[in-house]
Amino acid sequence: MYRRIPTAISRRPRVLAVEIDGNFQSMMSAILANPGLATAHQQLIPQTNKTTIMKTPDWNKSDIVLSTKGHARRINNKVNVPMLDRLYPVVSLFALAACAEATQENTFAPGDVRLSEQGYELHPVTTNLEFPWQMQVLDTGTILVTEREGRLRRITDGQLVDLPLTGLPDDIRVDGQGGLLGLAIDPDFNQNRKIYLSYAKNIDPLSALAVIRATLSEDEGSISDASEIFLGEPRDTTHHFGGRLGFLPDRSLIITLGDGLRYMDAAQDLTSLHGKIVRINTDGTIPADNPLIGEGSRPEIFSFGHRNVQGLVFDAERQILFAHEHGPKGGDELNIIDPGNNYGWPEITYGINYDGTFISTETHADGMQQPIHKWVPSIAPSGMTLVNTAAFPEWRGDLLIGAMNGPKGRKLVRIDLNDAGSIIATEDLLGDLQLAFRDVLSTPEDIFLATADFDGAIYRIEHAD
Ligand SMILES: [Ca+2]
Repeated sequence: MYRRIPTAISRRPRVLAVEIDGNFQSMMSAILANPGLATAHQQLIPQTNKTTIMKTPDWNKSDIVLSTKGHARRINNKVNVPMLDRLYPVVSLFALAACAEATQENTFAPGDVRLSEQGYELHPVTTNLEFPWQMQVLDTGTILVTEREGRLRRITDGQLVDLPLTGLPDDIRVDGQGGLLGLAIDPDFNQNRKIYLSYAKNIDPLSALAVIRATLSEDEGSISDASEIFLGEPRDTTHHFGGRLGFLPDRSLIITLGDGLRYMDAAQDLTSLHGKIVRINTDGTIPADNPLIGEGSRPEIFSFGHRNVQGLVFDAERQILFAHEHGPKGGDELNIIDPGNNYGWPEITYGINYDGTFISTETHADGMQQPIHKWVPSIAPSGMTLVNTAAFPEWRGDLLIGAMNGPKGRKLVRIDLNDAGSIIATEDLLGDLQLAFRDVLSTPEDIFLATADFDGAIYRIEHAD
């Protein structure tokens, strides 16, 4: 019933990683039949001071992972105590049953194929990532993926390579929403082998979003010649880093920068980089035709009034830059980004503070752009791709957006666009699977989905037979 799987490489020590094949009811029955073991294990986790990972194919996986995160944060003294107290018995009971019956089988065992009631299958590519954040595919077929925990990993010939890529910066600050974040491949990669990474850089006691350019080795096992081409404004929060990267057709690089949660008013301040989308050249210089140069503003700024942009796509056919962003409670947005525009945060918003108070009572204002779509309540959008995948001709030219806000927001959202980029319809997909999707990637062959879990997976989506 229970199978031991190898622990992933991590700076964090662990007791055990366990895959549980039973459903919740059978798990609880087994646990209740062994009350003595339950008592013993209640003491085990605090004493070992390590992290235990659990996942259940049949039960609500995201809920269990949330429990795991609660426990991990306890070790780091960043715990929300009331939440942990509520979740801790669940963590302990699951870990108990797993430890009691874990075997010594050490082969990598990818999870089951998941079938959505809408007729789609999710085929696991890997289930051994820690907070995967952004995927990209090389022409060799290798998938590069950042882990927020500070590693760059690769999947080659369908297998996750054990060793992370070497050569990454040693000042990645893994804290809160910060860590290793965005990844982009140079448009001329086949000539220059350049890749780009964004991360929360430690500037003790502060941090800032940094972007480096580096050369990927021919064997895809390391990066070298890393040089910092952008550094955002230092901040003393671990929230809202932005961090998505994308290229415009002129090969300038777009970088999204969050408002740090604490600096929301700075999103309207053109002398600040908080809450902005910026545009730079890949050597770190600033394009002479950036829209706000010469007006006393930061010359990097491409657009402003953003909260936390977590999805970015340039649509080459329609010549549109799409970006979505997390709103406060309610009010996530999809926007068309044009140079110099003000997207309104926090002067106008469809959302409210999480404590129920108002940020602004205004949803419209002169000189501020309206989203082309908004989500109330919030779905916590993350990752976005434009579909151009042979196996999904019916989705060609549509946007797919990951969503992480459970329970109703754990899904994949399809934005059906017409040739002009206007929205025809939206469709919610995979909601019955209750997976929180951090990133989505369309390639000519496949569509990949990365989950937002401490025990994260990458899936390939297919039509069910
Ligand atoms: Ca807005």
